[in-house]
Amino acid sequence: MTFDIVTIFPAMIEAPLAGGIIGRGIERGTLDVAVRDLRAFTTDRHRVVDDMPYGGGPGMVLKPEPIFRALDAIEAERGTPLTVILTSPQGKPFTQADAQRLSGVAHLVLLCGRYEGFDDRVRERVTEEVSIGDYILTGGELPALVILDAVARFVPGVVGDEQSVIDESFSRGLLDFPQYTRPAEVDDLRVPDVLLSGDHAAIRRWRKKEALTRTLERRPDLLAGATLDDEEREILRELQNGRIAGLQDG
Ligand code: JA5
Repeated sequence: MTFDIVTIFPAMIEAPLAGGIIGRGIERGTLDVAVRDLRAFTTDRHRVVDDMPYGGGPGMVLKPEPIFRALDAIEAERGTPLTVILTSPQGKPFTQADAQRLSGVAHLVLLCGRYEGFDDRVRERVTEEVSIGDYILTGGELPALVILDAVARFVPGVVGDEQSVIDESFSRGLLDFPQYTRPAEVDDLRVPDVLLSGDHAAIRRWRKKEALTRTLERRPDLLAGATLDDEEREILRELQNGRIAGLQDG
C-alpha cells in the first residue's frame, strides 16, 4: 500500500516512520510512504504557502494553488484518481472500522493542514475529512501519522499475525483486560493470584470481569455496541447491580 503525505514539515513525518512495525513495513516494501513538501509546489521566490483570510480574522490560511498542484502531480505520477484524506476537527470521527476499510485502498493521499487550516475550495478534491478526536492541534501531521499507523496495521504482511489484527477489530468493543509479566512481585506490587493459579477457566472469567469493569467505568458508551457472550452478560449484570458474586479477586 502506498501513502502520499503532503506537508510543510516533512521531517515531522519521516522521523516517526523510521522505526517500529511501520518502519519495518517500509523497509520490506510492503508499505511505501512518499512525503511531499508542499513548498515544492509553490511558484514564487519565497515559497509562500499561506495568506490572510478573506473577511478578516486572526491567523493565516493555506493557499489553494500549491495544494492543487501537489495533488495534480501525485495524480499524474500515480496514474489513478486519488483518494484524498484531510484531517481536521470538523471531520467525521475516524474509527477502527474506517482504518480497516481504508486499508483496502491501494493508494491514499493525506493532506496535513497548518495555521487556521485550508482554503475551503481544497475540499473539492477531498474524498474524506476525518477527525482523530475533539481537541485542537497545531497541524495535521500528527493526525496523518495516526491514520497511517491505524490503516497500515491492516495491510497484509505489516503486522506479524494478520488474523489477530482482523479478529481484534471484530471481537473488541470492550477495553482490554490488565496484563502482567514477570516478576510476580515488584516493590510490594503483586500479580493477581488467579493469573498464577493455572485455572484457565478462572483466568478467562477474571479477564472478562476486568475488561467489563474498566469499560463500565471509563467507556460505558462502548457497551451499546459490544458483542457479549452469556458469561459476559452475566458478569455485567452483576457489576451493574453492584455485586461481584462468585468471582475471585474482587
Ligand atoms: C488540527 C492546522 O481531530 C483532531 C485534529 C486537530 C487538527 C487536525 S485533526 N488537523 C489540524 C490542522 O491544523 O490541520
